[in-house]
Amino acid sequence: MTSIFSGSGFALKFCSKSKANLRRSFGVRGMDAAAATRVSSGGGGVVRFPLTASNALVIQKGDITKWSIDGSTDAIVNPANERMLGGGGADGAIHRAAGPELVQACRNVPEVWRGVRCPTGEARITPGFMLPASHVIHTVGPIYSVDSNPAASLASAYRNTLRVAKENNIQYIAFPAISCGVYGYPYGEAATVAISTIKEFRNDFKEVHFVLFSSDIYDIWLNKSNELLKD
Ligand code: AR6
Repeated sequence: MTSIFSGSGFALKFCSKSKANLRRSFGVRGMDAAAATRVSSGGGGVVRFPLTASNALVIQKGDITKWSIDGSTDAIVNPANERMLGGGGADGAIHRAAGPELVQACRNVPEVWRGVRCPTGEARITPGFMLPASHVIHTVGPIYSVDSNPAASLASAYRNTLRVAKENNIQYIAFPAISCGVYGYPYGEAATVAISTIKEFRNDFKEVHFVLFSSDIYDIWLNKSNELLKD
């Protein structure tokens, strides 16, 4: 096991395989709120932004397939495509980590029309299978260069994901930067949509996390959170 010390002094533990060990591998729930100050650049650490007295947005760098809080009321978000049978990027990583039962569960999601299980902007839930998180919420963000209103479609993807999470009593949820990979969404614009939409649900989850793969996206998300969550 290796420990990486975050910018705010907390250890992120990356453990080998067992579900029990992986659980709470990004465990920042117990983190001292006073230590989780707003910073303009965190250098990769875990940064917590209070949304209310008891709810928070948490931003960290990392691999979303390794994230969990309690293995029962937590969910990771999969930036999928409309077929919902796997793909590249985070989608591919999530399917590999969840094991083959995930694609089987996806096949069981009814098609809304031929080849489409989850239209752009909508969301569907499955179990997490071999993932440390208990659930996966699959959503489809817009392809930036093709969508006629990418901001509205991206907001719908976040909003419908959070609605599905609420309906399934999820308390802790982790997002990647939806549409910021293959789908080509500019990072700053995506961060504005993501954080503004999460603010609408500020009372509904104990913690909403962003688990971001790259330093440039992480820094942009931190700066945007500082800007949009000032009060
Ligand atoms: N953990 C966290 N973030 C990740 C991980 C990971 N393990 N892997 C990649 N990212 P993308 P999209 C980041 O392309 O743009 C798939 O083929 C990545 O660096 O995964 O919504 C689907 O099947 C980027 O910042 O999703 C669709 O066809 C972010 O996750 C299409 O890609 C999103 O990148 C969806 O494209």
